[in-house]
Amino acid sequence: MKLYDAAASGNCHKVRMLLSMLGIEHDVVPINLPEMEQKAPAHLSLNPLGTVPVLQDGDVTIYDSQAILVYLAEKNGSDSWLPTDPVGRALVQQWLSFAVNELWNGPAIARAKLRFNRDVDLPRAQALAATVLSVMDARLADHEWLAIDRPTIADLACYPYSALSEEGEISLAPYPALRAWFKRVEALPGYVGMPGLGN
Ligand SMILES: N[C@@H](CCC(=O)N[C@@H](CS)C(=O)NCC(=O)O)C(=O)O
Repeated sequence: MKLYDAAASGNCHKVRMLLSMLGIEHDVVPINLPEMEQKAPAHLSLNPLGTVPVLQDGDVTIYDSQAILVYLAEKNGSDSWLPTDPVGRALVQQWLSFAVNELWNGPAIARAKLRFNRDVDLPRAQALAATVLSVMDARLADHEWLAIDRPTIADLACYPYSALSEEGEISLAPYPALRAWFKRVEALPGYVGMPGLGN
C-alpha cells in the first residue's frame, strides 16, 4: 500500500493515524505542496483534483481522506472502526460530512491562511470555526466519542482540524469537552502525532 502524503496536512493525518492504529504496513510518498507537486501530471493521473491524501492499494486508487478511512476500516474486516448497523453507520457518515464541510471551511481554512498564506476570508472562517467547535463541544459534553459509544473513523476524521484550531488563531479555551476528547483520541493505541498535535 502507498500513501501519497504531505506532512503538514491534517487530511493526510487522518489517514496516517488509521494506518498506524490498524498496524497496516505501507510506503509513504511525500508530495511537496509548496512546489505544487500535487498538480503535476503524475499526481493528477492518480487524483484529478490534484490534492493529497491519495491511497494506492494494488490497482485500487482512492482520494479524499474520508473515503480512504472508509476503505481502510472496511478492509480491516471488522466493524470496530465503522459500525454496520443503520444508525451507527449514518451517525459516522454525519460526522464524516461535518469534517469535509464545517471543519474544513472553519478551522482548517483559517489555519490555511495563517500557516500557508492561502487566499481566503479569515474572519469568515474564524467565525464559522466558533460555531463548529461549539457544536462539537456540546456533543462531547455528554458523549465520550462523536458518533457512537466507542471510537470510530468519525473521531479520526474530525480530530486534526479541530485540534489544530490554534494555528488558525482560534482559541480552544471555551471548549473543555472538546479538549478532553483530544486527550482521549491521543491515548488510542497506535496514535501518531504531527507538528502541532499530540506527541
Ligand atoms: N476533501 C479532501 C480535501 C483534500 C485537500 O484539499 N488536501 C489539501 C491538503 S490538506 C491539498 O492537497 N491541497 C493542495 C491543493 O489544493 O493544491 C480530503 O479530505 O482529502
